[in-house]
Amino acid sequence: MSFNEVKLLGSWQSPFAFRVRIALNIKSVAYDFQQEDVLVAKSDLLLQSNPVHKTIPVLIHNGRPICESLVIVQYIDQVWASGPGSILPSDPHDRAMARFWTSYIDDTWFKHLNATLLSQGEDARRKSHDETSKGLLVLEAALGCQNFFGGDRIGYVDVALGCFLPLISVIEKECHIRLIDEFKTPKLLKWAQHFSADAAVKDILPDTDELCECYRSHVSVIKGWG
Ligand SMILES: N[C@@H](CCC(=O)N[C@@H](CS)C(=O)NCC(=O)O)C(=O)O
Repeated sequence: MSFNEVKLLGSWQSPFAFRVRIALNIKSVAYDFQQEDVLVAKSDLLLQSNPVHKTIPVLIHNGRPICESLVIVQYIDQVWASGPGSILPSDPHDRAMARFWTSYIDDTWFKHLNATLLSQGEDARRKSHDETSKGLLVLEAALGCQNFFGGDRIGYVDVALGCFLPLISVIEKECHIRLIDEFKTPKLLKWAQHFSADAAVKDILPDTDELCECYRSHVSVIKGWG
C-alpha cells in the first residue's frame, strides 16, 4: 500500500458522500472512488469498515477507515491542513458556531427535508414542507449577507448544507413545490448559485433528471411517490 492511499466508499447520488468528495476537492486530494449500491447490496469492505452503521460514506486512509460524513470532513481538514483552503474556521467561536449549524442541519432540518420526500399523503407532506421551509429561513438568516457561510469561500457549513442541493432539486421537481427561491430565500438562492459554480463542487453535482430517475427506480424503497 502506498503512503497516503485514499479510498472513498460512496455513491454518485449520496448527499453525505458529496460532502467528502467536496472536502477532498477543496484540499486537492486524489482518491479512489468505490461506488456502493447500498439499497441492493453492501460490499464486504463497507461492512467491515463501518460495522456500526453500515452506511456510506467511509473514507479509508492508509487502510484505516473513518465513518460519518462530517467526522470525515473534519479529518480531511486536519490531515491535509497545509492544502489549499481550510474548511473549518480557525477562530474557536466561529468553529463552535459552524459545528452548531451543522448539527442543526443534520439533526433538525434534514429530518424535515427527508420527510418531505418520504411522507405519505398531502397533509403529512405539507407539514414537512412547512417545517423544511421554516428551517431554510433560519439558515437564510444565519447566512446573512455573505457569499458563503464560511465568508468569501466554501467552509464547513456550506459543505454540510450544499450537499443537499441536488436532493432539494429532486424534491422541488417531483413534489411540485419550491424550497429555495428569489422571494422566500433570495440569499440562499444566491448562495446555492455560488456553491454550485465552485471549482470544488461543479463537476460532482449530479444532473437533476438523472437523480430523479434514480429515486423513481427505487420507488418501493422511497415510499410515497405518486
Ligand atoms: N449520518 C451519516 C448518514 C449516512 C447515510 O445515511 N448514508 C446512506 C446513503 S446516502 C446509506 O448508506 N444508507 C444505507 C443504509 O442506511 O443502510 C453520515 O453523515 O455519514
